[in-house]
Amino acid sequence: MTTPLTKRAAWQSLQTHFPQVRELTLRQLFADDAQRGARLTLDAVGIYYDYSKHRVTDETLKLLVQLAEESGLADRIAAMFRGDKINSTEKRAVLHVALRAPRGASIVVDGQNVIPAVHAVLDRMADFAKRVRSGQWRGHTGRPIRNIVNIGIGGSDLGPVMAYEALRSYSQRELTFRFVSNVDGTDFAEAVIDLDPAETLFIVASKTFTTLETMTNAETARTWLLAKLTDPAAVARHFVAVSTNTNLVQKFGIDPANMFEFWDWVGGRYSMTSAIGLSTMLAIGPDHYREMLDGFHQMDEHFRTAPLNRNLPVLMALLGLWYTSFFKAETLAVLPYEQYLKRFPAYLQQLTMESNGKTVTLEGTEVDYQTGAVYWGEPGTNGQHSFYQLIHQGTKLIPCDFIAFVQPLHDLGRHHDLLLANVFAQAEALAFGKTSQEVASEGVPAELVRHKTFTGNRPSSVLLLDKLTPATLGKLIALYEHAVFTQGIIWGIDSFDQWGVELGKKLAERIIPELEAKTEPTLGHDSSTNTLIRRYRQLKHSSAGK
Ligand code: G6Q
Repeated sequence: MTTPLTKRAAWQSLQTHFPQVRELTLRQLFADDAQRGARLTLDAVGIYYDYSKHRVTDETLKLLVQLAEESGLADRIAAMFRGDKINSTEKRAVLHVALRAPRGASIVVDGQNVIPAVHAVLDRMADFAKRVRSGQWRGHTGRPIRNIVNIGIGGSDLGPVMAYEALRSYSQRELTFRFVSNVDGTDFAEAVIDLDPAETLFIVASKTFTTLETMTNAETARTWLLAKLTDPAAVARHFVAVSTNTNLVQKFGIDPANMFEFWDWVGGRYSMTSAIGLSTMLAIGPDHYREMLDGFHQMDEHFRTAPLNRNLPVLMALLGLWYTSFFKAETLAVLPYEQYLKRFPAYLQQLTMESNGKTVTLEGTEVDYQTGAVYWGEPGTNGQHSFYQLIHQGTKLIPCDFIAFVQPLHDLGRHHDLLLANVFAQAEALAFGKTSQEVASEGVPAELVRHKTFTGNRPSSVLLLDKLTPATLGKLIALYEHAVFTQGIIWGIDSFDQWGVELGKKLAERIIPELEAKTEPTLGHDSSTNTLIRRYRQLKHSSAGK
């Protein structure tokens, strides 16, 4: 049995140390150390990480690293890369790192090296992608495919959508990509509204091939396709599957030859480098896709081998944990100054919150400290004109991750310098603020001085990368994946299960027949749910008659 987190020596030292640091200001910390802005940085794997504007001292960082050591992080990293079943509540290995390991690598799960199978699937995906992209793969009527619709949800959707948006400038523009996830019929209807079934390929992406939303959308897609193409044999030319469940794929009518496999040791939200990335590969092509995998792999290797105090994901994790567990900050904002990363915060929400939104430790005891923060964000500079006000002058402490790239993907006049000036300015304003004296000295009327004062001392990281490419995207995602892992290890929780999504699903299964019943069903829920169901049925039937 490991020592409970709050009993570890480093945790206790951090607790004693915290009240002193809470009183320090970033202004003072920078004034005391002229080198701070250059010193508290890490340049690794092509990411320049400036963490100087955090409310930490050298002692804080030392204690946080000590906490990671006392939590057995190094052993747990080795265990993950070795293929141990570290997802203990589901008794599974956690091997997304195997998905981007080079051909010659070896990772053994249940006595078998999984790397050859990983590359066999990648090769099949590449072959298929080439055929579709070149127009060689034809639809049922002989027309080439022009539209690709990925049907999936959660981990089978968020990665593909985010990667498509992020790497759009590397994509084959003649192909149209759509992503359908919601069981709300609007999602499907709008996605296909202007598409011709004869030129449309559906990817049904589902690890289990049982997910309500995905299977409902897949059935609707088949009906939509056959309404125009009529011949059931058309399904084979217009549907492919990405799944671990060959039986159900076959039952749906998809030829197993058109199924791209992955494995139970790939968690949904860690699956974008498995065959779930098929839509990404179709968009950017196999070469760019492999560059993306290589970016992931470089970060994996950095995480696996770098000392903990010079390890990007570890530092990012420790700083996040410092705010969550000590300052009791509730949220963390991710602010990419890159329009192509507009879906990155949404992707991270699942990665971080489904992984570390837990209250029970691996030993089955209730935690007595705060775990996973609420992640959210929007691209800059848009957010500056909306919610940044609260980050600057609100009552809440919201650490921020600013993400920026040196090279623009569209070099238009002054745009990029203006964009970057804004990232640097925001981080500066948050950290150092503006005192009442400074405001008053500008001749601001006395009654407005308090309103125009910025307390500052609001922490942020700046991540500066060269250019958004498939490889840098891979590095960035793997950075967050491993930061989530690191926090999960220290908090002693299972970052790879998601039991919290089960209850709602089960209750919906019970309610579905109650909504669909022809005659008034006997309801046994609470009085609120019963009334809502009755009201919905009543209004649905009365509006159906209109
Ligand atoms: C992710 C979760 C979840 C999952 C979806 C889709 O870690 O497990 O978001 O990805 O529920 O599941 P299927 O791929 O099985 O349809």
